[in-house]
Amino acid sequence: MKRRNFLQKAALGSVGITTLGTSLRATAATSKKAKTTLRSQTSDASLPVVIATWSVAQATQKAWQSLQEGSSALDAVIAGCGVEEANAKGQSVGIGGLPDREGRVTLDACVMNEKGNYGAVLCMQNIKHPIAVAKKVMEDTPHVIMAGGGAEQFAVSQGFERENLLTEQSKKDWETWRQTSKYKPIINIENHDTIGMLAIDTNGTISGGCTTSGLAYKMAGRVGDSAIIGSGLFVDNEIGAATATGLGEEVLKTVGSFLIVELMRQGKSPQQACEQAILRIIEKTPNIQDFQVGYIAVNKKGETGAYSIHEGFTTTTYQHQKNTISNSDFYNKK
Ligand code: SD4
Repeated sequence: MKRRNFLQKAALGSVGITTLGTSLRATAATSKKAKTTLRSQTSDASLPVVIATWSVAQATQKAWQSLQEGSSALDAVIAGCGVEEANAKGQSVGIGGLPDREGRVTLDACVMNEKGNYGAVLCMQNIKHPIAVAKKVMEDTPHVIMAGGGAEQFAVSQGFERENLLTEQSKKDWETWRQTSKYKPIINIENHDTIGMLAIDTNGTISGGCTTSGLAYKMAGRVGDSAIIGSGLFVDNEIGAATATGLGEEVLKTVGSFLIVELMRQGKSPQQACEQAILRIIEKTPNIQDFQVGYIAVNKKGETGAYSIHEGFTTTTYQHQKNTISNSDFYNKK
């Protein structure tokens, strides 16, 4: 997955995407088509379905294959997200993630299953698959969240290997950033791309996961929305699920994923619910030009939705036996 700068949204009018050997050039002209693609999915839903934030064709394909092989929706999501966590070239999740201001790669991840169970790790170092550790927290501890050194220690006790997650490239980028950026404790607005993934198996069982290295060059100890229930992810097996990417501080303040699921409970489509959750942020925040937030959602029928504050948000959906990346035209244009 290529890291994308949310803030340089103006530069994102044209984004090249390659998926499964197909190259899509999403320009202003084709973005209308992307819109049609996504909208038609909503009226022509089917199960199973996998939807993820960003252009992660390999990850969604992996999740889809896992479902075909009989994995639960939860294990499919963990397998899918694991593809990007293991990709050292991706600088937003797992190994290769951009570090905090001190040069430490700290990861946040969570999972939620159809029973409403949840597990998360926050600010964990040295373990490249935090989403798998989050599942262990959910299933093998009496807790739902573990953080920092305790989370790492728990992971090791469960057989996860400790390794250095700071790649040469990410170290170089951090060193460059240190030379050019002022070191002060403001909310970081550098590049960031998180994977939130939702899956429904053929029986209609819904699960989701979210994994991230958080904001690049964040303050040490900072945790965003991605691993926090209701903000970065929420699943209700009777209704649907939602997950988020973008500036976690804003998602947290509006408990975005929970809000979307509750709006679907009230009868909104996934698309309408994502739009309303984005509008909630816009209403409450004066400086939306300084950050991006994007949501995706799915309902029990397999209908999907996506919406973001600014242009440049992409989603990947595996449904109807095919992997579709949409350079979403779904953003607030007011
Ligand atoms: C965070 N929401 O830590 C994450 C960052 C992100 O795409 O989504 N990046 O705030």
